[in-house]
Amino acid sequence: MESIFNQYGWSVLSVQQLHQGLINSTYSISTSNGDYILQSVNHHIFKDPMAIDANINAIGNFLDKKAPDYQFTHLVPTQIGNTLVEWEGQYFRAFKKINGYSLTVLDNPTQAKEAASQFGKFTQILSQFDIRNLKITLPDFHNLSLRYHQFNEALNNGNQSRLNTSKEAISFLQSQKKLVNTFDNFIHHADAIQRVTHHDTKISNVLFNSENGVEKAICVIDLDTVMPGYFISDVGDMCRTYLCKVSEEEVDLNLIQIEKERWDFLKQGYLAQMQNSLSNFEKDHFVFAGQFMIYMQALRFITDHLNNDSYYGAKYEGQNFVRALNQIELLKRFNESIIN
Ligand code: GN1
Ligand code: MG
Repeated sequence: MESIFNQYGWSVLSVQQLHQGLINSTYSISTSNGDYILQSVNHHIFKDPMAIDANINAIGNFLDKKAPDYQFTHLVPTQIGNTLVEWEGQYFRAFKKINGYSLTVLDNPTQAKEAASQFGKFTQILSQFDIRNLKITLPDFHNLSLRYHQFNEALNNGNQSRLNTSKEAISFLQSQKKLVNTFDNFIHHADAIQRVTHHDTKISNVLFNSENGVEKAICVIDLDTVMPGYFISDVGDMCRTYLCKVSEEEVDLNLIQIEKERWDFLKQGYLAQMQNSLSNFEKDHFVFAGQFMIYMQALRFITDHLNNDSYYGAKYEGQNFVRALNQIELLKRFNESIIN
């Protein structure tokens, strides 16, 4: 990596790999001139790393003019001014390290409000940013119809022995297909508005800071999937990752429970920013947002399991099946506690 460090002009003191996120590789770099986060973009998934680079810079330039005090993860330029570095077929970019920490699960309901408010603020502060200036970094990323179609393809062409052992989960997911129709109706409605959308609002993508015993969410991170999109993507992934005490990796399904108080806080936090922007039609789909994203993630995990883990990879045999069962359980608990 020496060659990359040289391009940034860093005199590196230490390098530590951070094991966060399923897609990119991330390193914490300490230099004589400050601390940075260096990331290699997974270009097998993000086929156009330049598109991400352009989006982050376009948003950064907008915020510099319109909201200079907003805490934003600007890209760090190399000595010749590039914010994306190609090296041996890989793509790297760097951020200044922000003084904060991220969580894999929440410790308390206030964190749900704080995080939801930061993601709401991100969309809100960019409400005057023209979404046509954003490049599509992952086409159809949150298109539930397409995800269902990919699930069906895996049912037809997937790993036969995994198909045999996944029957119950598959038939539950098929029984929920009405969610795909609701999604289609939603996106085709005139009052469903496309805005600057983060598309990966899980709890580990917001940084927290504690001062005098008061914990605040200070900044959203991981802007790879910032694209035009619908609020259901962002609120949905919050529901998926803020309402339960355990993460998508949890094997013990008994631990998957919805904390109602967190739901109230999540809503309060998001609506504190977005109340006046959302249409009534959109507000009527607040609960659907959770169903949509939990369901889609269950479909994506089981599809990947049936496709021999070709997208997410697996650290142990059956990991994506465990994740799918976890999300199915979460969807059932969500329907039980939030809808009824
Ligand atoms: C992936 O790489 P990471 O952890 O930021 C995925 C998200 C999933 C998430 C599940 C580009 O995000 O959509 O919700 O895993 N990102 C992509 O943990 O597929
Ligand atoms: Mg991500």
